[in-house]
Amino acid sequence: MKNLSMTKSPLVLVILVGTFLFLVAGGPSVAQVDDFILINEVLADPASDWDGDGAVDFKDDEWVEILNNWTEPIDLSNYYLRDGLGDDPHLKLSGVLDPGESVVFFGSDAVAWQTEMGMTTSGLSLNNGGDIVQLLRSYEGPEGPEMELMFVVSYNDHEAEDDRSSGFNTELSDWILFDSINPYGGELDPVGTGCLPSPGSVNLCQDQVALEARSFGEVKAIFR
Ligand SMILES: [Ca+2]
Ligand SMILES: [Ca+2]
Ligand SMILES: [Ca+2]
Repeated sequence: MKNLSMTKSPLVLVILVGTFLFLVAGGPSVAQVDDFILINEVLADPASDWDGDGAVDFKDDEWVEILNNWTEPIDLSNYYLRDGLGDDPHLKLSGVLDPGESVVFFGSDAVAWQTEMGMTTSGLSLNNGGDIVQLLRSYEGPEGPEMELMFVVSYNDHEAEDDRSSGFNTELSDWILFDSINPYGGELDPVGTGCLPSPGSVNLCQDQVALEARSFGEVKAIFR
């Protein structure tokens, strides 16, 4: 099966990334994703022990979730994560993702890899005032290994408060806030949903669906 995404020209990718960044950062977030691998959810300001090592750490407990949106398994061993600053990636990924499967990488994974590589142990380095998260892939260029940008998301300041994550809804049509632990009552996009962060699993938000259904029923009742 031919995968169109694999053969995207760099220019097309740049346009797509630019469009996507505009949609995410310029709200309202209406991004239709057809990429085969994507950054599905980001938690930049942890206040809980998300990586389960027994300690809450601003660096170790940050996380980024990757989703396989293709029909074949994806080997992650040539993929890297990086934030908006600098040229060096923060983490080399590993493992194989099955179709529809997601996996989470923690700041502590990045610290471990950086330690192994003799790099500064900055973790995933997700800025709490807003940042960009990039998914890169290495390939063999004519003059040696090169990196290409596969996917990028941006998040705003209010998405990066204690234990709030943001990410795609299940339809991958909208970038939403997961703020059940630390509710957001403001009006900036994405607005609060009362949904739970879901590291390593599907971004379900049953409460939101139920709430919207009820609201719609109420609206219909008014006009009956
Ligand atoms: Ca942070
Ligand atoms: Ca921890
Ligand atoms: Ca998730």
